[in-house]
Amino acid sequence: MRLEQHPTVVAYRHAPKRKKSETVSRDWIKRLACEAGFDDVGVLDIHCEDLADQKPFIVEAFPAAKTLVSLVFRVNTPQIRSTDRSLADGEYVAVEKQSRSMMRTLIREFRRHNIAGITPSEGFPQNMGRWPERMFTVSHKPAAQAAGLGKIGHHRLLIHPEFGSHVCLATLLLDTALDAYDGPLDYNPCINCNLCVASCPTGAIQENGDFNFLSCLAHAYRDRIGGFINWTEALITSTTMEEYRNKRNDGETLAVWQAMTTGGGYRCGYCMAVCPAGIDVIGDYMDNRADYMKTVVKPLKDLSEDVYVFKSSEAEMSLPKRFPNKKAKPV
Ligand code: B12
Ligand code: SF4
Ligand code: SF4
Repeated sequence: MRLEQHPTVVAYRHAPKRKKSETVSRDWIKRLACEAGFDDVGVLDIHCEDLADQKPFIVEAFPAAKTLVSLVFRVNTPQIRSTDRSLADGEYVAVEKQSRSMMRTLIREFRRHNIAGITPSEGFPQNMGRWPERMFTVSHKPAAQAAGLGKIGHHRLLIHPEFGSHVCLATLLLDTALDAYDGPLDYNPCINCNLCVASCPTGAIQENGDFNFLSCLAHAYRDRIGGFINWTEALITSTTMEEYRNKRNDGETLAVWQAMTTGGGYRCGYCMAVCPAGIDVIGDYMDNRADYMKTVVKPLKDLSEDVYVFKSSEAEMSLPKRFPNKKAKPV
């Protein structure tokens, strides 16, 4: 059969030609995103100056990218604050899953309008082959910041003006330009209360504004990317179960199993939990600070748990004094 006679080619020749719009409406995109379930949306031109450092990564992943749609999705605050940390862990997993599904709904809708897009991951999967260099496609925080959805606070999370730090982020890339774009917020919702500094068990968030991402990674992600290589090392270098158990107790082994099977394994996130910034969140802090400390901050600070810290680090030395109920586990 000649190509011109193939049913697919015949159908294509007879189908009405789909015209691609030069630009589409920002308001329409935002309405669709809110209808899909996101709590806030901002849009950015790929040439926006604030994206310059990550543009090569974005264009490499999706050469047709013209627009970034930055998406905010609220987390359930009481759950993030619970001392039953499996609840916070489950919340992060659920939010990522739901946001991915909502993004896919949007992509399906855009496709009906001849707009192509991609959904870079909220967290994982990442390009592991690039370890230890940057492995993520889009850095959602700077994108959301440039799109006016908040500012990065002292703890390095994005603080939304209304919902505060209690949000997760995602970004859609579209191959179509919009008729208008958003710009940054003109103030930072962070109120410089330093509760994130006081609650961070690893000392990753420092008073002077420095952030030690490796200290955070080693503890908060111990059962995931932060401790996985160490876990395989413990397996390989042990010749008996007893030897292995000297390196990892059964609870720690099961935590790795749980992270691998559920996709979770977030051990911390106290910086998000205690942050009182944001119009919807600040009331409890402003109305009765002592009660806020007692009900939100103290339970997490007092929680008895293992904290993974680098050997001989300042965090290891200061942990017993700062958090008497927590036990330093040097890594
Ligand atoms: C890498 C990463 C981390 C790293 C580094 C944190 C960081 N500050 O960047 C670690 C593992 C420590 C981490 C921890 C957490 N993260 Co995180 N993380 C990311 C990720 C994948 C990229 C962050 C980023 O863009 N950084 C770039 C710039 C803006 O950040 P920066 O602080 O100036 O620079 C740091 C990074 O560049 C990092 N870095 C540089 N090179 C490398 C290489 C490697 C291998 C790694 C791991 C990091 C790294 O070190 C720099 C110094 O801090 C995003 C998802 C995404 N694709 O955007 C989620 C994200 C930022 N994380 C998020 C969350 C919720 C968390 C945790 C609360 C998780 C938890 N449950 O424990 C903690 C909070 C820690 C904190 N206070 O920031 C949310 C933030 C939501 C918000 N409101 O802002 C995001 C956006 C995920 C999401 N989809 O919602 N995270
Ligand atoms: S806890 Fe306080 S200092 Fe830390 S980011 Fe939130 S508002 Fe800013
Ligand atoms: S997730 Fe925990 S260890 Fe990491 S910065 Fe926040 S409070 Fe500190």
